[in-house]
Amino acid sequence: MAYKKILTIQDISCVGQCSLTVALPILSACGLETCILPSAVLSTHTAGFDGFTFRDLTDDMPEIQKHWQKENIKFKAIYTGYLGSVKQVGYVQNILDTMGTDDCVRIVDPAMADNGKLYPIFHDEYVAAMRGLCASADILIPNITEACFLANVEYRESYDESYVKELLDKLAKLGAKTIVLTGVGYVPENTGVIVYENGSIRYYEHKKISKGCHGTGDIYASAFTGALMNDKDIFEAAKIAADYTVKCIVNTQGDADHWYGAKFETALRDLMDMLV
Ligand code: PXL
Repeated sequence: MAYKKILTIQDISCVGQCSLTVALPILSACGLETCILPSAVLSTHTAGFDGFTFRDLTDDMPEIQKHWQKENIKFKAIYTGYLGSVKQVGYVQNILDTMGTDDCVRIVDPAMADNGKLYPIFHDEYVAAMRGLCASADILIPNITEACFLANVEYRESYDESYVKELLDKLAKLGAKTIVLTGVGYVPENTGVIVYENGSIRYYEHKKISKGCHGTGDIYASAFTGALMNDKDIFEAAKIAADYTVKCIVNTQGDADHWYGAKFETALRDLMDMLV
């Protein structure tokens, strides 16, 4: 495989096993040179810790981008996650549009919501900004909640195939070429992932681990990007990422002290094996 330089843009949650502290090791384990652009620095993630600090790095972004342009730095893939502000979404869109190689793959994880609710610092204006970012994505990776916010569709705990098809059709109108929709389950004991392209749906269904973990969206999107950049096709990459994420959750079960994230490190070797 050619040596690939990619960029990921998301926050540093110093403690909590999400965003860059997950993406960087996973992408490195996948054999990719991983450059980072931190969107914000937080003491912990925002899902369950009280009193977290938040330093927004929006104003650093244009300067960093200018320096990279001066150095003629371009990326083979750009993968975005949790961002720090509405203004920043505009800067990130410009990076997506201008900092890739000719064959760059642009992957957007609109990390902003789960279980029917937006994450603490986000609001309607942020959702509207994220809709704009979707237009610059080759591949959009939302969970069901994020898809509902973006497509302006009512969130439901249970649904059927026609609800999901309508959700995807509406989401596709925002402009992403391909959608990888996670957390799609039609029966309580299973969940799965849909790959949607040009109106066609492929579904990979697998067992649902009853107790989910924080940060699994970031684990999923990072493993997906890693597999895709290892020349797996989109559906194969979606399956590999699902199998890896399930292993991470299984390896975390039964450890009540580890409520804040998934022990993704324990399954990195399995992920590497899946790529050969
Ligand atoms: O895993 C998504 C995520 C990323 N970054 C921060 C978060 C969350 C989810 O809550 O709070 C700061």
